Order: sequence, then structure tokens, then C-alpha cells
Amino acid sequence: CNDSQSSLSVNCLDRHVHIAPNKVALIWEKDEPGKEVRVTYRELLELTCRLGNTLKRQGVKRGDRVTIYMPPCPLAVASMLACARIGAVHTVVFAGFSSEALADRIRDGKLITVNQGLRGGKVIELKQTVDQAVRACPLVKRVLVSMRTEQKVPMSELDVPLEEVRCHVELPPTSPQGREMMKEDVCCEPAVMESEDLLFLLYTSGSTGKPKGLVHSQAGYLLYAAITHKYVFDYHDGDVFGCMADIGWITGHSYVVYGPLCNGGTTVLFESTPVYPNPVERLRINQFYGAPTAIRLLLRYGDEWVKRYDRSSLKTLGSVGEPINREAWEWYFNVVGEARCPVVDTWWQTETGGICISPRPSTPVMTKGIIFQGNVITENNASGALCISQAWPGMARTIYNDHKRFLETYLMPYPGFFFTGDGAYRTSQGYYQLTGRLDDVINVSGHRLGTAELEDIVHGAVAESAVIGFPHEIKGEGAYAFIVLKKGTDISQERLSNELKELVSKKIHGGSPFPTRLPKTRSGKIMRRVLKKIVEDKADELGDLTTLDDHEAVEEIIEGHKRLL
Ligand code: 6R9
Repeated sequence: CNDSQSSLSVNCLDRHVHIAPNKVALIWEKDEPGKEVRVTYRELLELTCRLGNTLKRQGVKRGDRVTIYMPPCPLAVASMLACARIGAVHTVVFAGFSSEALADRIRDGKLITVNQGLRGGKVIELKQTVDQAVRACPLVKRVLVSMRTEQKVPMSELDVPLEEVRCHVELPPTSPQGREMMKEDVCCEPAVMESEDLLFLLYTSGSTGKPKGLVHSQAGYLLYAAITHKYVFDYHDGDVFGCMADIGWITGHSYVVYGPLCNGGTTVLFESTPVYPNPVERLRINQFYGAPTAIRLLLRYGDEWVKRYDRSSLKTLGSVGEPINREAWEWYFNVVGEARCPVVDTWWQTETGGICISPRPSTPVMTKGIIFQGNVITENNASGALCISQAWPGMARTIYNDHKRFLETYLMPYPGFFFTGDGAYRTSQGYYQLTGRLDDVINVSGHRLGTAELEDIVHGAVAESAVIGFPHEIKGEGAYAFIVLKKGTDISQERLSNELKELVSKKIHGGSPFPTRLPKTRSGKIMRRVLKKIVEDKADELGDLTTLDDHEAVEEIIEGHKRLL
């Protein structure tokens, strides 16, 4: 390779196979706890090569786009790496999305999936969803199907059973018939790519508007994922890295797959979100990286649930995806991390490719956020739009097929800067505090309040809250709080409302009857725009709900709001 060329799969696989072929690359924490599967670097390379050869045999060429609709599993990781190995571009679609959402995200003729998924013991008919999506999407010419369970599923002429690939009639007559993936050659010559060639497209979690297919390129993305993985988490050779994210999100791309594998690490693939803490004890996880929503869920069950398990392997705890409220942070630090593991609250986005703001674990806890790139604000005690002043290796290069939208969304609002869409406050000591999405900012009597600032208010009865603005005759806008109580708490609406009002000096308006949960995206972000519509009595205009995790949460809140009227 010359200076501008790279081979991503060589960096993630072959390089390590030369040094330590039997080192464990993946630990697949299956839906059935205690049945984890370990895959070495040599095995992962062989699987990737076989799949790369299979894809080529099915007609996938350099530059083609391949959709991957699979839950986290070794073959899903091999699928991503196999695409990279042959120069194809992957789009992983979260395997919880509906057929419509999947069809919307398909950009080319080949798709890889599994017969069925398993989540919390429940069977999910993934192939059925794919069949529906394919009917709406004639672009798809081949569906490669792997077997996650024993259950046979109906196969059409488009489908190729992966564990037993039979060639299709239109393939060149020289192709041997009846080959299986496991009979494909374990060598697959890696495509040498230019550093700016496309690596993957990934659709944003889509809390507003039409999903954007962000484009990441080869060399810069990989470098940025690897370097942030190493330094932010203080990752050392031999550590076991446990990132809870699904591979369908950017966090899964950068910190389950690319960052850890480029660093030759051992990475845990969680098939389902663990709501039990024992994988830490059983797999001896050293770095644990999760979303505040999962931390708050555990917190609701109390300390005993976590304390039952040995957490002595833990060295660094990470948080990502949403602002972490003070109480969850304290609990994560004191109870989960036994007040000895630094908590790195990492801010970044699909657009940034990797972590941009984070404390360093080797320095005292709650250190100043380091900004990997400069920020406009030069004085402390200031708030504003979070913008990035220079390009960095991991930044998204464009929105697929819509560069104009990319420029308009990120580069034109503040010329000369990359606009993140988030608000931030810099404290008197120079710490950064993320205040939430700027489109969620509430303006009460001329005071601009970030949703995160209000949600951060600590009250013994509150497990989780979401604050939104609503039109108010006098103040212009009032703040409205949805509160989920801790398990077993008994407190009247009025008393809690009064106590909270006191705590926020009248910033918060009453609130609905306590819902049991909040509407969130599948990646765990509270969908405040949905709450806002409900409070504005526009429950019939909730907008795009494809990323919504739990429709019943919305219904419960609509009912609660009606009762209040
Ligand atoms: C990695 C990821 C990006 C948005 C981002 C911001 C919010 C992420 C955060 C955080 C406060 C943190 N966000 N990390 N807010 N503190 N540590 O989540 O990517 O799905 O694209 O979401 O998430 O609002 O703009 P993505």
C-alpha cells in the first residue's frame, strides 16, 4: 500500500493473526446467559474470508452496498469485515427495525440476515421482516441467510442459505455447484482501498425528520475509532472490553467492532441488552461502556442486585448516548465501580465517528473534559451551541446522495465550524456540561433551559425523568416533567410536584400522573418530541415512530395526559 491506501480488514485481523492467532477477538454473550462463545483472531479471519468469497461469488463487487440486518453475533461482525475486505460498503440496520424502516434503508441489491433472532428468550422472526421489506424493495437481488436457531424458514429464489450455499443459475457455469460457506477458501485477498473510499453508511437514530445516511470513510474512521478506544478507556493489551451497544448503532460500530479489533483487543458482543450484571463477573470485563438509560434501569432495582456480583475486574466505566444525570453518575461510580473506577462520560455522535469530548481515566475522576478539537468558547461560565472548529479523522464525509443536506445541516449554520446540534455549558472551572439537543431547549420567561439541566435535579423518589417545553400564556414556555418513580416508592403527585418545584425554584410545571416508563428510541434516547406533541394535545401528529422502542409507553402517557385534562 502507498501512503493514501489502507486495508481495513488487515488492520483489524491479519496483523493480529500474525502475532497471536489464538487470542480471543470476540466473546459472544448470547441471549442464553452463561452460553458465551469465544472466537479467536484466526477463526474470525477465516470466517471473514469465507464470507468475503461467498459475497464475491454472489456477485458483490467493490463499491457495492450490502445491507446487514442481524443482531450482534460473530457472523454479523464477519459480515462487516468481509464487506471491508472486498471493498464493499456496509449498512448495518438495527435488527429491531420494522420492514418499512428496513426497506427505507436498503441502498443496493444484497442483504445478509439470520433466520430468527433471540431477545430475552423471545424469538424474533427476522427473516419474515426481511421478506416483507424485500417485497417493497425490488432492488434486492440476493438475501444471504444464516441460521441463528434450528428453525427452518421459508426460502425463496432470492435467498441463499449461508451455511449451505448453492449457486444460482445466472452465475458463471464454471462455479462449482453446491458449495457451502464453510467450504469457501479461508484466504480472500484484501482489496487495497484509498483512504477516502467509503467504508459504511449508517442511518442516524432519527429522533427528528427523515433518517440521514451518514457516510464514513476508511482510514480516518478506523484511526479515530482505534485511538479513542485506547486512550479514552485506558485500554491495555489483554483487557476484556464490554460495550453494551448493538452493532446497529455507531457505538457498536466504533467500540464493539472497529476500535477494539484494530487494537487487537477482546471485545464482548451482547446479543441482548444485559439487565443482569453477572457478565462482568463471568467474563472478567475490564472496561464497561453503556448508556445512561441502562444505568438508570439497574438503579431502579437498588444496590443489592449489583453488589451480589464480583466487580473487581472493572477498571473503567463509560457512559454514552444521553446526558447522564447526577444521581445515575454517583450510583455508577460509587456502587458499580466501588468508587475506584473512573467514569468516562463520553460525548459524540454518529456524525463524529468516535468520541470527541471525554475525561481521561488516568487523571482524577471528573476531570476537565478534553476536547479532541478546539471549541469556539474561550471564556468559562458560558453556554452556547457546541461546534467543532477543525476537521478530525473520524468525521462523516457526507450524507449519502445528499451532500447539500450535509452542508446545510452541519457546516452552514456556523460558517467555519461543524455544528453538532447540541447545547453546552462551560463551567467556571472549564468543565463541559452537555445541556441536550438545541431543538429541545426550553425558553421560560426569556431564560433558556436545557432539558438535561432540569432532568438532573436529584430527588430520592425519581428514577428517571424527561422534561419538555409547552406553550405558556405568561412565561412564553413552561417546563413540563414526566417522572418515573423508583421501584416501591409511594408518594403523592402533589407532594412530589411541590418538592420538585421547590428544588427547581418553580422552573417545572405540575406533570402528568407517573408513567411507568418513558418513550425511547431503540438506542435508549428519550423521544422528547413525542412527549411534546402529547402535551400540546397533538397525539395524532406524533410523526415518524420507526425508531420508537415501546409503543405502549406512548399509549400509557397519552392516557395519563387525558386523565389530567
Ligand atoms: C454516540 C451516539 C448523538 C447525540 C448527541 C447528543 C447525545 C451522546 C452524550 C450525549 C450528553 C453524552 N449524546 N453522548 N449527550 N452526553 N455523553 O449516541 O450517537 O446516536 O448519533 O446520538 O446523542 O445529543 O448529539 P448518536
